[in-house]
Amino acid sequence: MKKTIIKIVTALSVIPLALFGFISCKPNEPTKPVVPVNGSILLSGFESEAEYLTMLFTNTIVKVEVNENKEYITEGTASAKLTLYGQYDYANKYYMDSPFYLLPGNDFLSKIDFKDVKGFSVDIYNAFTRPLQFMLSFDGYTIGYRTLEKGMNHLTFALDRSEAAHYVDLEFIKTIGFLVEGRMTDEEPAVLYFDNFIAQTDSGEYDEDLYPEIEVLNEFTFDNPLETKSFLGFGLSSSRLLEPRFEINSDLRYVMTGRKSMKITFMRNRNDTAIDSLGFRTQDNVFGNWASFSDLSKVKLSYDLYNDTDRLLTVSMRVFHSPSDSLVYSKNVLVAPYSWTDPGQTGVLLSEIQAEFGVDEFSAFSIAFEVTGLQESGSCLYLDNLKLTVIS
Ligand SMILES: [Ca+2]
Repeated sequence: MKKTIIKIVTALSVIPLALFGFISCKPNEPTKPVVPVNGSILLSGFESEAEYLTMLFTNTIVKVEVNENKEYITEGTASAKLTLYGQYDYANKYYMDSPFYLLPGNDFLSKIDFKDVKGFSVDIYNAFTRPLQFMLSFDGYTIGYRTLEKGMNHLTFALDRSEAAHYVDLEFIKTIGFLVEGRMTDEEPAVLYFDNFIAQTDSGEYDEDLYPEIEVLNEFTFDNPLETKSFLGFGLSSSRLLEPRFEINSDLRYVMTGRKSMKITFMRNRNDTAIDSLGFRTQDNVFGNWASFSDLSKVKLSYDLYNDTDRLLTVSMRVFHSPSDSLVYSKNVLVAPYSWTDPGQTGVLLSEIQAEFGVDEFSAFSIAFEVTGLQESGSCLYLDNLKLTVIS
């Protein structure tokens, strides 16, 4: 049996993936069938190191290996052996849950339109000493929870598309998330084998009426470099030269939507006592006229932010009402080290903003983000997918 260690990704690592060499390589040809077989599309056969490199393991500590022991294979000639170390919680009482992600739109997983998908199945062999809790999601939407019993688990998940379409763009799925319960500190790392991840389709026979119309009103996806010019520093600064800097990022580890995101770099102030201006904001009037919306309960403001530091950060999103330049809303979220914000926490309906502050007329706005917890000069965040969407 050939076991091939491909990499250990640590939560603290900012080393480019290219530095994690392979000890040996299997053939690199993508193996995905594009045409559904009996309505089934193989999303991942977990066959090779090259395929694993299209996945995202950076939010946990895990060893990923190609397994060729037939006992743990249900499709093709290999499965993925994951040894999940996890990362400590902040009090070092236990290890945190271990996530990893498939990123549709690559050579191995080309399917990004999931409107024809009515369910999923995946085989997971649990070689740990006890059952583990597991969750499948895409773009932050929970598809389902399951218990991984010891031994082989053939899991199936039904997808409620009419519900999911309220939260995700089914025509453009960006991430598929696998989340495994973390171990206790006195337990060995959990070993799991993943294989045969399949989407069940209805071959295009879906009802268009099932899907709410989702219209994107304003968005910053940063596929256009000029979008960085719409952002400014926020908060006191000791020098214009030390205000946050904005640049386009194309490293896909820090991209949630499309191919680009915006990197924000913070500096120490001139007294070297703290980080200079602690936030960033959109320029005035670039985020649309909210007064034109007839139903604010159907308009959602949301964003994704990656914390590329080793510290737990608090990010406060603030909405300003331009005529009076007054703050009308703020919402705090915690962002774990080297992690994305939880999509379930960053979204807010405009009706919630209106209810909290009783603003009747929205006319022009700035969205600001203040960050608490930054320490080092050169600390970076990545912003993606700041947008307003209408859900009908
Ligand atoms: Ca396989």
